[in-house]
Amino acid sequence: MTLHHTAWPAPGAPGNLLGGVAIGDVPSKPAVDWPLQHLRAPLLSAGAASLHEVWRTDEPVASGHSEGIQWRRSADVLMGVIELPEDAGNDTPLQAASQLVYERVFALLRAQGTPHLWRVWNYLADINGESHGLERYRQFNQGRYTAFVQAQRDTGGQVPAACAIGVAGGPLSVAFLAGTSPLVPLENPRQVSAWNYPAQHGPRAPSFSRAALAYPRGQEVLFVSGTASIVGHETVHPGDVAAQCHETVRNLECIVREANRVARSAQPFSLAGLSHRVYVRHAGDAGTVRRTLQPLLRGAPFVCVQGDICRADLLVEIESQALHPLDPA
Ligand code: 3EB
Repeated sequence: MTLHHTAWPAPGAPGNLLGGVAIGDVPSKPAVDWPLQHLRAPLLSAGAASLHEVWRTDEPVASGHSEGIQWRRSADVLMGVIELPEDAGNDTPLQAASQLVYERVFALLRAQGTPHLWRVWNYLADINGESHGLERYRQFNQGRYTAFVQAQRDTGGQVPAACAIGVAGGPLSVAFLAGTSPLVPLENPRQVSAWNYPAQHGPRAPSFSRAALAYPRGQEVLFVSGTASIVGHETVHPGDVAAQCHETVRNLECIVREANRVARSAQPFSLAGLSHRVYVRHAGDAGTVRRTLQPLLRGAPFVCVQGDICRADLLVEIESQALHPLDPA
């Protein structure tokens, strides 16, 4: 099994699609029978107004749709996408939607025999807005946490890599990759583990690891979670987007070092060998962010997208991934 992370459309590309994401100004969401997340956020890179990224496998795939989740799987990897509107009839619409989404994901993973959640992409409207006496990101964290507990899953330690980003509107949108094999969670020694954040960041801590190594057949995949200008558990350099870029890259370097302490593949991970997605809160900062990151990321490809970061004082966030072959045992 191999996973590819490629541009799309890629006619004649080898293998079968597992799923992907359409970023930016996508005229109308094509009806496909595979999981395609629509990231409703402007692309800030020069050129095209939209971009597709897809995951492929050399193995046969099966697709399905259950409880709002479009999914596709190979023998050992499953990708899914679910979108759920916030039901205004509920007391806490976003919290309830978040809990329901994760309950459905966990039920599907159990039924499909791919229990290990590796990587989750969460997008929600107005992430820093406040309602029901709580910031919406914190409502999301409560719903997610409750679903983890109810599914008797670990809420600290063995948690997936993730990102949670604010978009202008639309439903709660969650895409995920899961597998038959457990992930190896990684933490960043410069940062308090997110699942251990003190209550000042919300009543329930966010359920994600700083990064994860995952093992689709024959490969080692490094998923680096959304990474921002946080040291310990506090935001540093509020108001200074260039300094936040530097601090974020310091965090990425630290995570890559952690990954290399436990990685099994012969080739070490490096910043230059990762592909990155950069979320920029203010579109007007895109030039500064690009100029600042270009040398810091050492020639690695990165895509800039306008997105709201989950703390109001964070201006930029970077997530990254790389796939390495594993030598046959
Ligand atoms: C942080 O370090 C920034 O809630 O799933 C990054 C990655 C962040 C994932 C999540 C949140 C999440 O706390 C925010």
